[in-house]
Amino acid sequence: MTETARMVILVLVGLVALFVAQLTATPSLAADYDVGSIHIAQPWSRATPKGAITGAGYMTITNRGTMPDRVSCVSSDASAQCQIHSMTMEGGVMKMRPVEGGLEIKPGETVTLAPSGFHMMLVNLKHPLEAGQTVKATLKFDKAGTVDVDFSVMALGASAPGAAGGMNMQGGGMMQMDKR
Ligand SMILES: [Cu+2]
Repeated sequence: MTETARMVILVLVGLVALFVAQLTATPSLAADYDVGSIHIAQPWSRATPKGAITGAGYMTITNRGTMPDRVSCVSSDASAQCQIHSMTMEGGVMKMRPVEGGLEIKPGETVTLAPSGFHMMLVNLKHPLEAGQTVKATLKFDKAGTVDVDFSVMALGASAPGAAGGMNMQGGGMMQMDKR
């Protein structure tokens, strides 16, 4: 093996070690929830800029049961309304709209609510969401029942739980919400 090859391998090993360290160091701040055969992992939200009228909540929902279930958001302590939204790209514009009748989670399926996809939308915020705090929302599953979930608020523009920052969709002017 040449000296250069040895150096390259050492660097690669170092990078992998760094990557693994970062993964394991990522704090999982929020608790997981179980209701009936539904498991909710890593509920999180992100801080909103001053004056923002909407906020969002994200989480991973797994249906460990044998029947399909549907989730809707009943209420949140931070907003007048709470809805589950889908997000689609239409003609270069991100559009989001409420999922009618709740978001279906098939048996054995895991659905991730994340930025740029399905999300829980807090409509008409009563106050800005501040990093480090939690937002409570009540989720209702048709079969599994109702559960109160605390969402950890991450930094403004965070793209994942534990991430410090990243893409910020808010105020981009490219997002439209269908009013119902
Ligand atoms: Cu939305």
